[in-house]
Amino acid sequence: MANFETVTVETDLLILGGGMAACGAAVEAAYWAQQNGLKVALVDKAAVDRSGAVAMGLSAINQYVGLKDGKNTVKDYVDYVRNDLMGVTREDLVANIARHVDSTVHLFEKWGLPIWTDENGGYVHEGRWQLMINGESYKVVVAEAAKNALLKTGVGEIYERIFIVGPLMDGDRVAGAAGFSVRENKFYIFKAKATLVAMGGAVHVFKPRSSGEGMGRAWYPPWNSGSSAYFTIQAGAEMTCQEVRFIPVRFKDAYGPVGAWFLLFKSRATNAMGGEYMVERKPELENWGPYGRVKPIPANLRNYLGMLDVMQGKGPIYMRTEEAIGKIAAAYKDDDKAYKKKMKELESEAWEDFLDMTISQAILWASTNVQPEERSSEIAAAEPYFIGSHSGASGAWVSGPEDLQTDETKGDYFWGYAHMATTKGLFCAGDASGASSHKFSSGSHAEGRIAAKAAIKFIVENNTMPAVDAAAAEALKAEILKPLDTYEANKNATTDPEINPHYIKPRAFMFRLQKLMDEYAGGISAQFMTNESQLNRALELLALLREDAAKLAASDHHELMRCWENIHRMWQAEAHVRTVLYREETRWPGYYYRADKPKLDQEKWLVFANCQYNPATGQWTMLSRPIKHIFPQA
Ligand code: SFD
Ligand code: AMP
Repeated sequence: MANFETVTVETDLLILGGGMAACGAAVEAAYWAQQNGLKVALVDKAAVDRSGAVAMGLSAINQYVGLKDGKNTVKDYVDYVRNDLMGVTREDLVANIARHVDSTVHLFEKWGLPIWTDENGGYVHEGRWQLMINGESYKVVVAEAAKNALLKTGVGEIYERIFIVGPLMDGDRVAGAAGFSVRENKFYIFKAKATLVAMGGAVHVFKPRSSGEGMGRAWYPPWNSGSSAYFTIQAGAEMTCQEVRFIPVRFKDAYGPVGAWFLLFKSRATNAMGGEYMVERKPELENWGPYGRVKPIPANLRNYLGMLDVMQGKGPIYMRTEEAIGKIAAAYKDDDKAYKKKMKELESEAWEDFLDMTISQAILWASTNVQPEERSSEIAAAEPYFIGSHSGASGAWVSGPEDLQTDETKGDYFWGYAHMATTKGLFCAGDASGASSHKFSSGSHAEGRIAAKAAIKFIVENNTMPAVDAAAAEALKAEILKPLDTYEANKNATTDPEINPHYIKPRAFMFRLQKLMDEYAGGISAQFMTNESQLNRALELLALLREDAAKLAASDHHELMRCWENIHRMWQAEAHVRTVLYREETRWPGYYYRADKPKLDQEKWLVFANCQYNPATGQWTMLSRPIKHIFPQA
């Protein structure tokens, strides 16, 4: 076996990940751990300063309810999220985050994040729920607060560049996690009384649009590779909304977000003939039950109307940046100086939107001579992502808070500790927890705080260290490091290390996964369409891929990480395919379309589609859970 030293770390609360949710968890956990004489350890595969989805920064905070201004209520936010997700949302979870998110945003400001303000000192809104920020250093600011909270108080430790592979279990309770250093010959066993999973969502499960010289570019970060889903699935936790992938419409090829253009600049999107699909295809909305009539129109339906244009050969679709900028500046036309000043301001806002968040898009504009005030840019539906924090919903099925339950919801949505999965001691936040979409960066941080506080409560009330079987840990070490051994044993069988009859490299393995998901599970090449036969074929191919996972080979630490990232992706893929198969309807056209079940079925399928893997038997169970309301419905 590869010669790796085993390092054992014992702590009380183990936080996995160093992104928005994990940083929120760190801040809150440090406070409560100090009160209770407990310890906290945070483990990130990368460096917390720039890890996760916010690595490049962001140009907006997408969840701010503004309760203090009295314009919006928690119920308003819950209604917005439920409508956007075509009725499928856990109101108790969304409300719990919505009532706490403003305080998180105020902390960001206190820690030094510049939020745009207007002449009266109020926040500048991008849309009803979104605030504009100068966010290039957003993650650095949030990370600094997390580090200060853990390190300056002495309650915590931070482990960077440790890739977490999977859970350690003590019966039905999570006992910690196993992983390895991506730089040193060290294998890690983290033992903990509670574990909080915040390792983000999953990217590159499906074949991306970007290939060749653009390979690796995606909207969501490629280093979020399904580790949260893998961890919770392997810990035997019930998962929810695994079918609800997110397909964002983005500026083509560099994936620049569109929110600022639609909401702040009030841009239109038009097709090659100049037609506006949101206007011309309005009657189509009637086919999607009550959700076709809500405002704003759900993200997947907006996508779908554009996709119909593309499928009818009316592409490309363009974001009319020049028209939007022109319209705003037109108000200043009578005063030449004021007009020029406004144009400069708008131009810099347009560039800053990308320079703050998706630098690659600004580079693409520059390298292709695009000046947004002069010329439209193409937009396109991206490949599917798994992300519980944005407009998708996949993640673990977690308990809601007790005080928001009604007599009707309590039995289904509450089991003792807020945001704890169905596995004892396992807490989830951000992309890792499901059915509570539209948390974004701020809501993920708030959910991290909520989950960490509940996790500390769990520890106080269950203050024993779970047992980790030494032989099981040793076996896990051998399994995790096996790709290094496979490579060493077989590398001389061929002259090209990429091709070998005895092993498969993670890159080729990923291509195979992406190809099958793309073709059979409704990826970009299939125009996001699938059916029962295709899904069953995907399951067959996934089973063969799983056999070959045992032959993965790694020539160094980096490739070892790549091997496990792709195993994580494969499990996310399987949970997805099984759940799309289980839900016999089409509820989110624009995210995916089941051609054999092309309609919404409110009677049978206005429910959560959940799944659970049993690691002892290797069996999956599919089940549905009811959708219940915590607010009276009109
Ligand atoms: O415009 C392991 N997001 C936006 N949110 C906003 O509030 N405003 C925006 O403007 C947003 N937009 C946007 C967004 C994301 C991206 C990529 C772009 C634009 C280009 C969404 C938010 O960023 C997102 O909702 C949150 O970040 C989610 O938080 P969290 O904590 O669930 O995930 P994370 O921040 O990515 O952190 C994940 C962490 O896990 C680590 N990790 N660590 C150890 N072992 C493993 N095996 C691990 N696997 C992963 C990562 O290193 C990271 O620390 S817009 O498009 O809407
Ligand atoms: P995006 O840049 O697409 O991630 O969007 C940022 C925020 O704006 C998210 O809260 C989206 O739900 C919202 N958003 C984007 N486009 C629209 C639109 N056309 N109508 C309403 N909300 C939108």
